[in-house]
Amino acid sequence: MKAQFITLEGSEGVGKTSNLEYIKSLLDASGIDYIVTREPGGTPLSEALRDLLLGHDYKGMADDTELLLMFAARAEHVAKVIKPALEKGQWVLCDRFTDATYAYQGGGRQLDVQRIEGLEQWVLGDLRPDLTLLLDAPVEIGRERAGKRSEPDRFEQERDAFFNRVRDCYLARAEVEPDRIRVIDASGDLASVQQQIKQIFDPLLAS
Ligand code: Z5A
Repeated sequence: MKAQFITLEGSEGVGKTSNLEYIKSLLDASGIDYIVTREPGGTPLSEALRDLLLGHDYKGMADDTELLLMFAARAEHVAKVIKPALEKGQWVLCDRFTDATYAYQGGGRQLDVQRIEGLEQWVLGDLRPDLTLLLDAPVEIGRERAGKRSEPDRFEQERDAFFNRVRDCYLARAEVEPDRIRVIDASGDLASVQQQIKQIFDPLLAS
């Protein structure tokens, strides 16, 4: 099987980072060669852009600037990390990717989706994730989980209405692409979430 490009998505605090560890354990048990990376980030330049995007130095950043910086970080990440890994036959496990731009900048910030599509085509060409796990839970649950951590970043300061638009946009995308975007009910405990993830990975790892 060709190296798989797998992304994890969901609104804040749904458990992407926690479940990445579980997915790594499944890939390890199957002897798969893979890398783990994240967006925005994944290269020194993209991580520097992440700091600008998530930090509080530029609180009044224009929405278009935010969108363009997300894609600038992605262009570097795709060219330097994602494409080289896939070409070498390594699977890529990425915490967030372009679906997050549709959800946050398209849904949350309500930017024109056609602009996002244009940037996606320019920066990615034909590259798309093979599989996307969408961890879904009501916004209040994610916020409560995330709230137990340190100071909120620039996105985490947004109101519930913003995160409800983000969630709705993710779910709408999953309805359009049900084969690629697999929705996981992330509102239950970790064991129940991991059981659903295993059901998706078992056939993939057996093929
Ligand atoms: N962003 C964007 O706007 N546009 C883009 O194109 C991209 C990103 C790529 C950074 O993302 C921000 O960038 C993000 C969107 C924006 N902002 N927001 N919001 P990030 O992925 O780095 O940050 P995040 O979404 O805030 O992720 P997170 O807060 O780290 O959440 P998580 O990884 O999904 O959750 P977690 O850390 O695994 O879990 C949170 C806590 O809940 C933790 O204490 C866990 O132990 C606990 N947990 C997890 N699962 C469970 C279950 N099932 N039960 C009970 N407790 C649980």
